[in-house]
Amino acid sequence: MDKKTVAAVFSEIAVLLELEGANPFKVRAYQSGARALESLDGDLRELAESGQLGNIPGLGKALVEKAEILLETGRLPYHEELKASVPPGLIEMLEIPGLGPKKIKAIRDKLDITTLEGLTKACEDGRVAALPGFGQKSQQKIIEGIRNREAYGRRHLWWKARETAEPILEGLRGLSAVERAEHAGSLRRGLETVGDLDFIVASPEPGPVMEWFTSMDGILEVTARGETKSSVRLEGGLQADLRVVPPEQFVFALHHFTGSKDHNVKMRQRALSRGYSLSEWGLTRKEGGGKESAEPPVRVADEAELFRFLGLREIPPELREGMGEIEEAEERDLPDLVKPTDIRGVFHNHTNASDGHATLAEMARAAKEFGWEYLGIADHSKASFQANGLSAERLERQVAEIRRLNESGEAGIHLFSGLECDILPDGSLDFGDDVLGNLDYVVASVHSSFSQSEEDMTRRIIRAVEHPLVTMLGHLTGRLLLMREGYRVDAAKVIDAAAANNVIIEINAHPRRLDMDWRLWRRASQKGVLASINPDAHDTGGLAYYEAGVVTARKGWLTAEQVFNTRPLAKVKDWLDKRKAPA
Ligand code: DGT
Ligand code: CA
Ligand code: CA
Ligand code: ZN
Repeated sequence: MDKKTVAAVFSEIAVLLELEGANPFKVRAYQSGARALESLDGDLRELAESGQLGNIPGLGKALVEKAEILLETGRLPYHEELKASVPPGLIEMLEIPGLGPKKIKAIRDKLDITTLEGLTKACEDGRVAALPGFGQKSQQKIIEGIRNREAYGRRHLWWKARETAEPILEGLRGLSAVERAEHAGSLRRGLETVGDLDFIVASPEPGPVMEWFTSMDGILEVTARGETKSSVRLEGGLQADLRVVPPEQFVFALHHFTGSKDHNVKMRQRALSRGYSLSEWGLTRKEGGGKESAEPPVRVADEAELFRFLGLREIPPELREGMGEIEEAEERDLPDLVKPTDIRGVFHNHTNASDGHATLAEMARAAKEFGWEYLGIADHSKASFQANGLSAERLERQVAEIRRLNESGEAGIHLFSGLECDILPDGSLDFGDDVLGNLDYVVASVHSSFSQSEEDMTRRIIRAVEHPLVTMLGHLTGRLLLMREGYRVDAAKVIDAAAANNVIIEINAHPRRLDMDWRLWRRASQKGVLASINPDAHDTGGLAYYEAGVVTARKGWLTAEQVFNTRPLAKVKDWLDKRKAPA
């Protein structure tokens, strides 16, 4: 159990207490305890063993005791009892946008409702709108939230799926019976959401592999158990499939279960047209009349060999969506896709000056640890008051602090002063040129009036893109994966405007956004639009999201040259200077 897990338990306790209407001081103690652990530098277990938990600022005595119990036993009876005492329906309500613990408590107290079905009915009868602090608008939002939850409930964010899959893959690889193990499916292809996990293992002896897989930590239920195939449901709701195959079938199984289905269909057709039958089990010569021949099945050592056998260059998993990759791999080399190690810095990041949780210095230190050359700060502007957006004065102070750090060199990394500037409903920017001209760069984003017509929204965003001081366009559609659809906007027109005005489009790499979507990047890059992979970090841990952005870029066929923040510091400075110089 690590500090992240302990922090997560404390956060959940805070929420549960709030649902129960507990003393706000008690709620706050758990919230600040969770934050203290999240931002803790050292190893929690070591601190506990040397009796130093009490010295962590923000961690009160009661929480120290609970942290010790968690670290020692891996469980916390207090947490478990609290959780059991709260109806599960109320916990589900937390996943509905716009419903926090306070509102859920009101729904329970005033309407005596503890289930989603009950809540749906109460919305349909208008009883929710009548509650103080709710109204028609929030009632409508709740109905939509419940509907979305049903539609989205069975998928999971790519980031979460990867976090869940990694220790399982490691565990499988550690078994002596296992020769090779990989994850396949949508996770391997880097799709923004994942339905279930698929593991493929090469082993001459499936028994012990199945035994380990169906009894590992974190399983809620074994849903299927066979000799070579099992499925389990994991904590957090993800389902995972495991297939164990003989080593000579591994590459075929891995390719098949990586998918996508569309890619597989085209690959099979290609094999057939060359006289072979391709399946998850292998590649065999077809006789006339469709019968299998006596010729032994084809052997391949890896996927590259499989593709080569069919006359293709190797196709990276991210490109296997049946969107022209096979035709391309037949004709010419595929693009050399951008890699995580190509990234030299990141631009769209928040500090505690707006709605982030870390200071400028902490963010800089964390960025330096990634080995980056530069870090761009882009806090919110004043119109985003709900995110504590900066006034001109506060922004000016931040710019001065950044200049001071750059001059003294004490941050050990170059800092760019930027802003995530609100695009106001009419397409004008939240600050005038006097303020914006003082910055190294500007990310322009929509954070309000989401319900504008597609026409108005498109005109609004294009107006911002045409502003000479806008460097990048933030999250094109504002979507929140599995929570909220993006606003309506004509992406093709915005891409054309970005190309015409030399404006970079962001790949917002926050796992819940991944916006602009990978499906649009091939066309955008062909038009000459540059991407910037922007983690939209709100704390030091959030900087790691750049990796999700790299996967999105790869799915969009992007090379390092097409991603702005793969450039070294001197080139970036040069580009930004030229961009700002009056034409
Ligand atoms: P997911 O889990 O919904 O996010 O998406 P995938 O792509 O991981 O799909 P999944 O887990 O149902 O199956 C894994 C792969 O297995 C899939 O990408 C392609 C292959 N596959 C599964 N069913 C079929 C099928 O009926 N035909 C073909 N050609 N391939 C299939
Ligand atoms: Ca899957
Ligand atoms: Ca599956
Ligand atoms: Zn934003």
